[in-house]
Amino acid sequence: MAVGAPPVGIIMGSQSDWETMCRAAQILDALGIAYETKIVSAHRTPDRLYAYAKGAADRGVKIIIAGAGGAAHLPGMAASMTSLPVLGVPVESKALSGMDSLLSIVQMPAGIPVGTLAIGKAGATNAGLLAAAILALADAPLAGRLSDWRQRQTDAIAERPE
Ligand code: RP5
Repeated sequence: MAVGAPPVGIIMGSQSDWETMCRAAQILDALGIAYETKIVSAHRTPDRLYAYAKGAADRGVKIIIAGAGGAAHLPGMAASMTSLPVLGVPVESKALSGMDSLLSIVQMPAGIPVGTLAIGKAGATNAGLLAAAILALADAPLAGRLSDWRQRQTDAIAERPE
């Protein structure tokens, strides 16, 4: 039986990705969902990627949020080594504003899915919310917290600009 690890694993290709990926962590914090974070580079630390992706399910991880920029192979390679849902966040790159990241992550061959979010911080925030929505399917209290979060967001939108 899978035990031990928190339900969500947030992995990223570099320390420089954390500025973006912390948005996913902030959402999980707000919704009371436990997570782990790890720098896992498909190119610089391939053995770490292999160990993480191969071991995640057995440790109890249920969803992986993977963010990377540029030649962003991390989400796809992680997905190739686990049946867990993988949500990919294209980090905004300096050279190409994240279009390289987006296309690297979204164009997966049929058979190995990565649920790809928007480029940058919006994508990371939404990856956190999507992970919450998936977990909420089997967690009624979490479903309630997610519903409350969305209602607070709705209530915070002014009717007119100031
Ligand atoms: C990718 O290269 C990382 O995901 C990051 O977005 C990008 C740049 O990494 P650093 O050079 O900032 O470490 O692997």
